[in-house]
Amino acid sequence: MTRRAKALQLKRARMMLRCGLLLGSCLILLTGGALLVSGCASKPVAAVEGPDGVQTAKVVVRHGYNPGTIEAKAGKPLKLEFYRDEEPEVESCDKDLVIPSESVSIPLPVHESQIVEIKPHAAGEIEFKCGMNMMKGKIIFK
Ligand SMILES: [Cu+2]
Repeated sequence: MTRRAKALQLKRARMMLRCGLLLGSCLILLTGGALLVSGCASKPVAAVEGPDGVQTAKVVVRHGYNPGTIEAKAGKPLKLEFYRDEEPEVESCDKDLVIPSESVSIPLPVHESQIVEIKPHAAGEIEFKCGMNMMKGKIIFK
C-alpha cells in the first residue's frame, strides 16, 4: 500500500469515527429529550377497584403530582392516597392539598400518606392542586 493510500484510509477512518460520535450524541440527546417529555407529562393511571367496589390510587407528591392524572369509574367511590415524598427542609407549596369540588383542604406532612375519600362522581373531571394553585392534577371519571 502506498503512503498516500494509507493516509487516505486513515482519514476515512477518522471521518467515520467522527460521524459515529456525532450520531451517537444525537441519539443520546434524542432519547434524553424523549424521557424528559414523557417524565413531565406523566401518563394517566387508572384507579384499581377492590372487591368492595372502592377504587384506590396512589399519588406521590414531589414538586407536583405523579401521576398527575387519575382515571376512575364514574358512580363509584374513590380513595386517593397522597404520599408526600419531600424533605422537611424543602419549602414547597404542595404541602397543602386542595380539592375544591370536594371541599378538601388539608396539610400533607412529609413522608406521610393522607387518604382522601371522594364520593361517587358522575362522568367528568375534578381537579386537585397545591395551596397556591400552581401545581395541578386531575381525576377523570369515565
Ligand atoms: Cu404551589
